[in-house]
Amino acid sequence: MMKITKARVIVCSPGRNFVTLKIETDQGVYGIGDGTLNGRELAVVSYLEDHVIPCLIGRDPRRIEDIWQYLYRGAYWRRGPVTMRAIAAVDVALWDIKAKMAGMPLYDLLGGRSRDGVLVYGHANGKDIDHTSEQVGLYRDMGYKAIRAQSGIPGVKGAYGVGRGDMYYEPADSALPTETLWNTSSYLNFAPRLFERLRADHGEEVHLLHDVHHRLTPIEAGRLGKDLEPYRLFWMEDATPAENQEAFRLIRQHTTTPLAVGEIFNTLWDAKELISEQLIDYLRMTIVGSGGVTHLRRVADFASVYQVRTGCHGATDLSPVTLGTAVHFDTWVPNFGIQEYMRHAPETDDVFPHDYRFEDGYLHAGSAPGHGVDIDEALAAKYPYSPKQLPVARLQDGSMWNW
Ligand code: KDG
Ligand code: MG
Repeated sequence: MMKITKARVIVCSPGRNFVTLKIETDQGVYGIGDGTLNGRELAVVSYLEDHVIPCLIGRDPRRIEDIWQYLYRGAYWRRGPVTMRAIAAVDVALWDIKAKMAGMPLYDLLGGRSRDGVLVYGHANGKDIDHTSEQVGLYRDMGYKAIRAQSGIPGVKGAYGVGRGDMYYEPADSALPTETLWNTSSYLNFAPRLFERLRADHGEEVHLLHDVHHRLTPIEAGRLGKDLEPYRLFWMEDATPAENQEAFRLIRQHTTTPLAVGEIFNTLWDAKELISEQLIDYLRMTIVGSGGVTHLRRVADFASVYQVRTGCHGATDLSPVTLGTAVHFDTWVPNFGIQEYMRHAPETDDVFPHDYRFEDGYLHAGSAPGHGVDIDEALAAKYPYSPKQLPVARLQDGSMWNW
């Protein structure tokens, strides 16, 4: 018998807020998990501290599946971003412990390498078309083979994805949500012009991606997908909100632009029809948002039957613990598509020592046992929690819209 002796939540803000779980055992081995929920961090902290940790003490950390089922079925109130992040934090810490005990990098424990490196996409964000094209050039110079392009739109204040620094983009910027403006017709006219220019400047080789960030109706999304077809996007992401999975049938009828969705999904049930009806090409669910490795690998296996590939969310609000775990997962998962890689701030990287590395457009998992990411608690203590929320969006007449 092996036992969990202690579990602690560490909240810190090295560049942005992170919620980290450390699980300790009677054998001296510990594991680290991420439970960060952007703008709602303390809800996960309470879920973990008040409801989950007391149930973990004394359990055998090797029984990952049983603990997952206990936390999912046993909660009665299933699913949702808070619950599934708390479960993910535990699950990832337990996989970390198991892989360390086995003396294997996590990808080996999962079934071994399926590929040499993990194709990633970076973020080129510009204030206008010229600037965005320049940013795409910068990413190409760094070796990226796939680049997401977002641009400011004339007349639209705070269009989604326009960064404040060159290397990373952090939308959670204020204790109370910043109000941004949205204008669908300006965007629908603008977006094809952006990609026409990017293809003209950068040629056909580089993979270009774009995030609509839930702003369109299904028929508008169908039209945008069609207008973007000449520019051969790798994907068009989150074209319309996906609470109603059927909405994607309409988009699919109108365009061959590949579709990606799912960074806000929590379980397979959020994507079941999207996958089984082959309404999407890439699934954006990731480790922290979807109950950890245990659930995500089940989802990936289901998706593989329908030729849907993974495209894990990897924005800066997913801590290095999630990114590191994702790189191991991506190294193994047979139906891998691409991994998002929005670089973290240097302070974040310092607080979370890790052994994954970027080279020539790919991320490479390290070979240390476990998922390869730790937390420097003394350094973390120097960056106290600082409340920040994501923005909201309104239309020109003042109506609330989807941010
Ligand atoms: O916390 C919200 C961000 O993770 C999200 O806005 C980033 O859409 C995003 C993406 O594709 O990275
Ligand atoms: Mg997105």
